[in-house]
Amino acid sequence: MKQSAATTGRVLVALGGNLASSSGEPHRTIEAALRIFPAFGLRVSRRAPLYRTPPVSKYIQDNYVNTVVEIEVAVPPASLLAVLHRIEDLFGRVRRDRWGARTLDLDLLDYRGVIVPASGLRGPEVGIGPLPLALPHPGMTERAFVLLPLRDLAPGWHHPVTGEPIDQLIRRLPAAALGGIVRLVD
Ligand code: PH2
Ligand code: MG
Ligand code: MG
Repeated sequence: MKQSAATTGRVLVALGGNLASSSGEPHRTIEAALRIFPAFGLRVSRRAPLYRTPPVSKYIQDNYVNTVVEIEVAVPPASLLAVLHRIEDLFGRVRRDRWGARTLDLDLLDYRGVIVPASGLRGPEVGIGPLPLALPHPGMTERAFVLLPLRDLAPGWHHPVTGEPIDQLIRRLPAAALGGIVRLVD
């Protein structure tokens, strides 16, 4: 595991969902999930506003609610990822399709700048199960639904591998990627 010089020391988790869970509509699921974080040793220190975002997927599905939080945690990244998957399961996450609709998705974006290259096991080999740990989150730089709340939370954040500032990553998104995204007042 390498530690990037650009690290800010933050642990950042993206939350999203677009199907109702036993807690209710997606924004309620996200609030309920954040309330149980401490029971799993995750202390939420800061959070971004909620966003309503059009689905990025080859499947037709409802809009998502997305946000990003900063947490304080004592366990190493692989253990944290396992905890996040357990919390997804608690909220009724069912894995039918990669990028299919879901009640709750918890993605580890950045763990104190630690770099863990994607293993290459991201295709049919892993099926639709949880992907192995990769840091920073490999898809995050293309996803407006991650970058916009991340900028609210951490305007000084830099990508641990490329050093690119968050503002630049957002400017580089194709205009279409920003369409239809609404920040919800909290
Ligand atoms: N998550 C996905 C696929 N597509 N689209 C939006 N708007 N928000 C998401 O969180 C999202 C998505 C896979 O994790
Ligand atoms: Mg995701
Ligand atoms: Mg995920």
